[in-house]
Amino acid sequence: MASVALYYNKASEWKKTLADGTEVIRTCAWSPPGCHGVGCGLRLYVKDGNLVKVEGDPEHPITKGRLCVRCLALKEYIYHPDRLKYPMKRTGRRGENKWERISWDEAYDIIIAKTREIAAKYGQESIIVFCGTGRQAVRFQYALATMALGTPNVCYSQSGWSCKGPRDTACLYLLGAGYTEFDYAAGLPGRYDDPEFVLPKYVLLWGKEPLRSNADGTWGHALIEMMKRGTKVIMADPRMNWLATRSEHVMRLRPGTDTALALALLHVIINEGLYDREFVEKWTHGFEELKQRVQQYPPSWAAEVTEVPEEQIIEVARILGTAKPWGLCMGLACDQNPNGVQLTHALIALAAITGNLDVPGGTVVGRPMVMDFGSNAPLPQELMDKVIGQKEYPALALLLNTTHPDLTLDTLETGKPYELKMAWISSTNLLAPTNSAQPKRWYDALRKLEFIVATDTFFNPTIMALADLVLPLSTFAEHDGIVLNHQGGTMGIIGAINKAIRVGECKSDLEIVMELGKRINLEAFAGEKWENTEKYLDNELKYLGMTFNELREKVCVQQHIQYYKHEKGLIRPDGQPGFNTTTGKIELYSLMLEALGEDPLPYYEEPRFSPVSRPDLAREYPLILTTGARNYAYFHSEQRQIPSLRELVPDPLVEIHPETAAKLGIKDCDWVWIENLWGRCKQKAKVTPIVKPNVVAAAHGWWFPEKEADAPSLFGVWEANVNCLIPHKEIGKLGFGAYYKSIPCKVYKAD
Ligand SMILES: Nc1nc2c(c(=O)[nH]1)N[C@H]1C(S)=C(S)[C@@H](COP(=O)(O)OP(=O)(O)OC[C@H]3O[C@@H](n4cnc5c(=O)[nH]c(N)nc54)[C@H](O)[C@@H]3O)O[C@H]1N2
Ligand SMILES: Nc1nc2c(c(=O)[nH]1)N[C@H]1C(S)=C(S)[C@@H](COP(=O)(O)OP(=O)(O)OC[C@H]3O[C@@H](n4cnc5c(=O)[nH]c(N)nc54)[C@H](O)[C@@H]3O)O[C@H]1N2
Ligand code: SF4
Ligand SMILES: [Mo]
Repeated sequence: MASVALYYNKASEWKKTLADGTEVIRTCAWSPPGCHGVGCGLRLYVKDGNLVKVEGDPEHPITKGRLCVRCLALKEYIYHPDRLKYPMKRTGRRGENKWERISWDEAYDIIIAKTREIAAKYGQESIIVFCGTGRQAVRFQYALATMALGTPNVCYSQSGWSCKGPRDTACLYLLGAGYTEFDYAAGLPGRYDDPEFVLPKYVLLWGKEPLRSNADGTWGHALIEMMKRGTKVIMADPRMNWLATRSEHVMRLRPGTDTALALALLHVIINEGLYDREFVEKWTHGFEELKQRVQQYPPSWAAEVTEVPEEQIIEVARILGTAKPWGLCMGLACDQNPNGVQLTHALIALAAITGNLDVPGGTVVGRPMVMDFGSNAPLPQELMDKVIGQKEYPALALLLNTTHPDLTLDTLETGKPYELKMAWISSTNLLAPTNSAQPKRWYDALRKLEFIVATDTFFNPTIMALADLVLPLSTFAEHDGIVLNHQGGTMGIIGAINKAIRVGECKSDLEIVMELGKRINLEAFAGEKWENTEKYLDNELKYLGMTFNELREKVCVQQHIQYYKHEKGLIRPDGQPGFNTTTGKIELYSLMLEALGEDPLPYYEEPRFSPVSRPDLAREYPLILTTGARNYAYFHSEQRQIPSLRELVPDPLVEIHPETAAKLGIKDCDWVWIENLWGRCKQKAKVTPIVKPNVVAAAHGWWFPEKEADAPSLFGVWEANVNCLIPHKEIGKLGFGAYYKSIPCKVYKAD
């Protein structure tokens, strides 16, 4: 790995004691409570071992004191009366709220005995680890599965791996690189005033709202800073959100038709000759083929398909073809679409042919991950060959070492190709409408398992329904760790997570893996790095030539951004200039896609259940449902029990246009049913012109900690469960992308 230039503020010490004995600890945030690894700076005030105050750290190089409400509510979360503080063993039936406190020793003994018994009876592959989105647990899920439990099966259960899977696939196949993101100068010491930085003229936000989501390490407020300095925003979004009202263009497309719009933009740029000839000639493969392909997709056609006016498509294309630099910011709407790999393919092509890839103020090409994910003890090949769905969907296997989500449900239901018997649920509450489609099927299928362990901070519907044993997790204020925004892929910071307090007997994901690992498979965990947390973190930081204690002292360091990495030989492992693809160029015509039996060029697929594909369905279900647009109060299914956050968003809201609401006799704040052929749920109507008349936008992640815990209620988990309406296994050809953001429905007033 090339040496990395680091910068840090020679700021205050990481810990100091005030005159009254209060300690102030500077730290960087991750999880729990859930957030992606963004690493915002906090000051934690601790008096007599208790957290008494949280504020933003003005000395953090990026956040400079800014914090979201979720971090500001940390104290409420940590000391909530329902917080899990001790290992708990179920004493009643599954679904009954009956538990007893046990010791960690007893918990580990039970887990080890069960793991050994089940593996001996049914094979190691009968064990499966479930995980959710990029919280700290993702760093340890492979070590937990392969090294401690001896199974190759790690499952991220969202249908079609519809989060980052398609975006990462296109980045890997076209560029041979990690995830790309718009440049916001995160790794430059002078930030926007740094001599290396150029302010983007535009940022193209495609199905992403970074102010609310700060997704995968992107700081939304950076965009606002750049807008203040003159950056303009163009959006592709069916909803008119706050950012949209401040954008120069909002292409308000029909949900799910994104690829048609992106292809039409390419059509205009290519046919009007607005691309960067020199870059295309030197660094891309397959431009002529792409040019041929986009002839099928003129803006007049796209206007009909997408509902975006033809003139607007042409105008946006001309801006993107002439304004330099501009940054590309792709969001979740690129993934939650079976046509999403083709969409991200087209968008990366757009950034590439206009000469905006890896230039200052453009789109930063991601480096490969810099840290290992702990799985340094591969299992025997015959076990690895058993990972569910790897044969059916090899593209997924190339990208990630996980099972295929939809095929995992099939396996649970059918026992084919083998029976699953034990699960470890870590960082997912999949029955709540998050990492599932058709959650009632997951519920029935998982109930058949012999033994289920979960780790979490609170009881939730999934644990109440399924777990036999629960291990209590510490929050990021209660343990040491490291956080890298974008997991170290694209740019930015490396932050120390500094332990400030202790609560009950809670432990971190790392501590649990380490302790269990040494008891169950000492050989695999014998190495020095597994001795204790500090040694493990030291090992992770080796590539920077720094120990954890040194990072702790600095609290947060910036990692220099490198531009023009393809020219400097910083993308390919052989150190040669170019991209890490077969041709060494950006493969607009992708040889990887071709080898996998997919079309090597981007194409449009009309959503399978749309009014165009299925006019028969449209009569009964005339509206298009999009789900899950993020809000400030919650990270997925988390925080519903935190009073100050619940006050911000007390109910699950479905946005309905005033004209549509009037036709349906629905008033603001009425409870309504949202229904389609796969299921229904109840949410509260928010009558608002921010959605188009033919679109409704519903919330995901809802359950009600205040409602009855025992089954069948399970904290009311089925009531507002929008994933009951999302079909199973309606995914893209490579196995990626499902219809979470474009599925037909009808809406009617509930009694
Ligand atoms: N506060 C908070 N932050 C989060 C999360 C959270 O739960 N809460 N979750 C995290 C996770 S795992 C992720 S993946 C990210 C996701 O975060 P983002 O990538 O920002 O995605 P969303 O918020 O789901 O949606 C972004 C926009 O897509 C629009 N949209 C809806 N349907 C379509 C469509 O068909 N096409 C287009 N072009 N746009 C559409 C929505 O109107 C919305 O404005 O957020 C992360 N950050
Ligand atoms: N309808 C619809 N559904 C969606 C989405 C949508 O837009 N629409 N978005 C989807 C997306 S993109 C994603 S990524 C998934 C996310 O889905 P998940 O990542 O599965 O999120 P949750 O279901 O909230 O479960 C997370 C659990 O992990 C716990 N937790 C928090 N921090 C940690 C930690 O550090 N370690 C461990 N071990 N546990 C922790 C939390 O308390 C919580 O119970 O949801 C998906 N579901
Ligand atoms: S983005 Fe995440 S870590 Fe940063 S302040 Fe918001 S909730 Fe906290
Ligand atoms: Mo996600």
